[in-house]
Amino acid sequence: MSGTANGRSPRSVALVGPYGAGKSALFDALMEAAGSPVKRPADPRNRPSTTELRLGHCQYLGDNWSILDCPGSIEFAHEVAAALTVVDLAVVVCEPTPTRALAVSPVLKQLADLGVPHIVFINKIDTLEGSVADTLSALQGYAKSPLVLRQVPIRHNETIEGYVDVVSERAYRYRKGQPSELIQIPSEMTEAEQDALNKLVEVLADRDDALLEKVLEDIKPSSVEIYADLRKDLTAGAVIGVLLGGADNAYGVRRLWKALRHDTPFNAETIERHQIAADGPPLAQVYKTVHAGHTGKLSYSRIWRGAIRDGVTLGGSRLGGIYHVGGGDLAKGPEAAAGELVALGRLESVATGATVSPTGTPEPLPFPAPPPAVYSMAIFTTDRKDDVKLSGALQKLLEEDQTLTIEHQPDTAETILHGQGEIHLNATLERLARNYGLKVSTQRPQVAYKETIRQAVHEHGRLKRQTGGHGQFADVKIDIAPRPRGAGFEFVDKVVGGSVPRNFIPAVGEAAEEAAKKGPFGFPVVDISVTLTDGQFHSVDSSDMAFKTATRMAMQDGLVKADPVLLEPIDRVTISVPNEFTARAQRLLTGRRGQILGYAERPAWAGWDDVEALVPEAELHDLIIELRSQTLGLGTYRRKFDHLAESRAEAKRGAA
Ligand SMILES: Nc1nc2c(ncn2[C@@H]2O[C@H](COP(=O)(O)OP(=O)(O)O)[C@@H](O)[C@H]2O)c(=O)[nH]1
Ligand SMILES: [Mg+2]
Repeated sequence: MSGTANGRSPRSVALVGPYGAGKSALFDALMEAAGSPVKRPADPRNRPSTTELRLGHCQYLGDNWSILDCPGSIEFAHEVAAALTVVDLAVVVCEPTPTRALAVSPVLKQLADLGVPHIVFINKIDTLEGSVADTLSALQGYAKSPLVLRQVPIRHNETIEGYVDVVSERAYRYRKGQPSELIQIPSEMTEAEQDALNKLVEVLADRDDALLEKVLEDIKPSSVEIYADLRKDLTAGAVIGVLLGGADNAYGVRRLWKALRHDTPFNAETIERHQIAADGPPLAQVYKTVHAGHTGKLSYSRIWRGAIRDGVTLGGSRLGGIYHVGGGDLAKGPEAAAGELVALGRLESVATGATVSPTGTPEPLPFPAPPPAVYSMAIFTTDRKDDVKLSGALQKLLEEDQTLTIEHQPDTAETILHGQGEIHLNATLERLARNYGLKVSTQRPQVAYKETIRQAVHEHGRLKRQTGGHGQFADVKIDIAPRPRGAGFEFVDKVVGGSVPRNFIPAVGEAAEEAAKKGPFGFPVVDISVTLTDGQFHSVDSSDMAFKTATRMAMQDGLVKADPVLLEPIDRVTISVPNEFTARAQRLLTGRRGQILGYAERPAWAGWDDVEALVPEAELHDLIIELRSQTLGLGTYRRKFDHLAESRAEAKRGAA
């Protein structure tokens, strides 16, 4: 399988683009056209949305290919970033509608930033209403390099019947599920085709003086010259070819295959782009980790250099299986070749992103950092017996998913999953159920409120109990006073003359601190000082225990009288949005008791703004959901705890 029958290195392509554009449909169509059919959904209209990378291997005209179907939802953007780190080329799949172009903009920016060669596949061409040129110019607004149309659609009445291929100047009629049929160029299409060809040549001439001369002298360049320039400029990220088709009907899929075959950079070109030396020991990089039932841990990896053979030691683990994925099933093979994406078995000590070599520890290659969490859920096992199993399973999920974090909140005793959104966390829970048989219930995480006091009080606590022979006695007088915000808890001993003997004083301090863990509203009391001023003891009946009880009583009564107030956590929030949504983002923040601090252009994100505000944490739970729904799914935010603020409005809720 990893053999290169024609001596050419295997290549890899990622299908990227917004949710619903047809990436998965295109993946299926590409695999099918290459003779490696995958299981298709019974009804293509009910295709489940993709929540993780899907790898497929196939051969097309003697070349070996690895295709990665990427999730479209912004909540899985890190999977896409990982995929883009390891592929030779990306195909941006989008819809033939100018209004959808904004949804494509983040991935176009990502590709330009990463320098990954890419082409655009305008899918669902059967639904085209306006002109392709409109979609093209809308997309161009977000692309760094010029987009060049490589096909012109042929329209008959209201349907798109086929296309004219711009460089070869041939026309084809689409046939459902079949290769397109060669036809005469319809006479009314000649002008549009010539126009597209001229535009394409003009763009290429910008980077090719010989071509420019021909253009100026009105000499028609050969298609060989044009193809060569297209490939060269695409590899350099200087031009973005645009192809058309319809994945559900396999329209234009073979044309796309031909473009991939011709234009996709080979391993040698891609490692040059990554500045990886061509010579050296075998080198691989893990882009995804999966714990799969019977095969155990699988580290999906790109082979950058050399050949990796089964049984070698990688990153401290002995390689236990090299798997190829044809049509959805795993097939074990003896080795993997440079250029391939394969699953490496049982690399127990190797994490996602790691660079490995059989000859020792290589220099790590860059790998994207996971984005910060924007959505959280508290989870509970329905059966207490599952708790141990749950923590083991979560450990595995963390290994598989770098965008997931788990927190055990001591104040609220909750286990909280932090992730990228509702879809992401629900997909995580589904995985828990499917792979580990664990059913958990979820809840909105509680806000970690605190309390403090606003008045100093003096309190007296006295325990006097006679139970049978031996009694209990302790008497304490304490001052409870507010401290500045953030100063914490402080215990001060001001006892003089031994009214409370030295050996009991630590017990008083401990009990005071313990009592402050749950104030009148039920939350931890912060920023107070407790001063022991005086007390009494009994030579027989006093004990640590007795002094603790007396102190607790004094604290409980004292805190209630000390004008307690609820403190709520306030975060510093930065929302990033395309600037047409800046005003909306501001309204969204003020609507959530946010205090706007200002806004500015987002660094290195042309056309985007950062809006900064102080917002109560209680208002942030579903912020990302509303933000995305108001910004075509594009808005993101990050947050950082800033301070605790007195909250009169919330006091009632807390006390209830
Ligand atoms: N009309 C039309 N619909 C398509 C075409 N390709 C895909 N779709 C539909 O678009 C929807 C989303 O497709 P899917 O592959 O799941 O999109 P993804 O989120 O990009 O993976 C599905 O209902 C597909 O049937 C096409 O060429 N024409
Ligand atoms: Mg999909």
